[in-house]
Amino acid sequence: MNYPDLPKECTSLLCKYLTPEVFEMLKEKKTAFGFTLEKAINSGVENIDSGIGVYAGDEESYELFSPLFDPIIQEYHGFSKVDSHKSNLDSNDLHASDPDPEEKYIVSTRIRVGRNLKDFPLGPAIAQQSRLIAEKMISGALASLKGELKGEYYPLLGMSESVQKQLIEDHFLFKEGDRFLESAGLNRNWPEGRGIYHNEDKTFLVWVNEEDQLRIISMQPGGDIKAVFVRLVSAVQTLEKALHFAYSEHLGYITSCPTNLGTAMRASVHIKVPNLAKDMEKFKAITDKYHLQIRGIHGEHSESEGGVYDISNRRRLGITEVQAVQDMYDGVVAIIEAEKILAK
Ligand code: ADP
Ligand code: CIR
Repeated sequence: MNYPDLPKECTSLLCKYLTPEVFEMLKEKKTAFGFTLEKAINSGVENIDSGIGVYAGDEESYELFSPLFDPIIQEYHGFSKVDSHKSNLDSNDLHASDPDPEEKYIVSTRIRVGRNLKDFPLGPAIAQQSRLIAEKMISGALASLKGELKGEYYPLLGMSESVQKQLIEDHFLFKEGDRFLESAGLNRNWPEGRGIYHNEDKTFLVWVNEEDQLRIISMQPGGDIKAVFVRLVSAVQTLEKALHFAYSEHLGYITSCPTNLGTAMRASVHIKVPNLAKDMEKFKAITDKYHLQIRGIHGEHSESEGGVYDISNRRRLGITEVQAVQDMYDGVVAIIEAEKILAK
């Protein structure tokens, strides 16, 4: 493989950190699961508009290709290679009373974590047979959930197109054919082995074998962030008894995208701020101050509709789960304050 053709206008972290020297150092390396530099960078090479542009095929990728991954992790999370990760899922430490009890601004709240099975390759490197085994293990563990978390597993294979479309539109299911995931090898053998589990109210959901083997999700209408967190923690702690998740002392939970390492947590609200939306500079200044990311209404790489944005924590590694949610909460309080002033 030759040094890829990366245009000057490319602003991804891949384009920033894949120097010819780093490329030469890593181009012949291969992990025990057979993952290579060429595979790790393919998404960012094929999608020049990527923000990041790299994926890991397994836990070893983060070590073997560290001259590329380390500076990307440092820039995204502000986390260096001598730092270590810490977890805190104690909801008593979270100060997040509903910032919008009249539901004027916050449409809905969602918190998800990514998880992958220990000793399995990650999605970009997994073989079809192993993916199917992972699906069986995960759906088996989900079948034992009780009470509010009790639900059913719906494989994507055999799901009618109209049901799938409605689940995506209602923000419950991952979309199909994402080009960033496609070039990362994450859509191989689609839709086999993929599926969604949810309880009757769709307040607790699990995506199986999309970007990560599990995306564990708690969500509900309105802004009761603490209730959403409490439900998520209860689910994660129960599932942890049935499944072994890939975890490293240094990087926390191991995920296929380096932006998700650590807590693997994205806590978000859909928030209606039509006035702030007219002053994106001000909006961005608030989200930067609180380490938040602005996404569109249908998730990453989508647009806003009707002044509604998806606001979530940007950092996930080197901070605890409580801190990740607190980042989002504190920022949302500031966003609502700014929107109120502008509306006057
Ligand atoms: P991820 O959350 O895994 O990073 P996406 O950004 O693609 O992935 O979002 C997945 C889905 O979750 C999308 O349909 C998105 O609109 C939906 N979503 C995210 N946050 C919220 C929220 N607070 N309320 C309702 N739906 C949400
Ligand atoms: C990009 O580089 O823009 C995509 N590969 C997405 C990166 C971050 N998103 C994510 O973790 N889901």
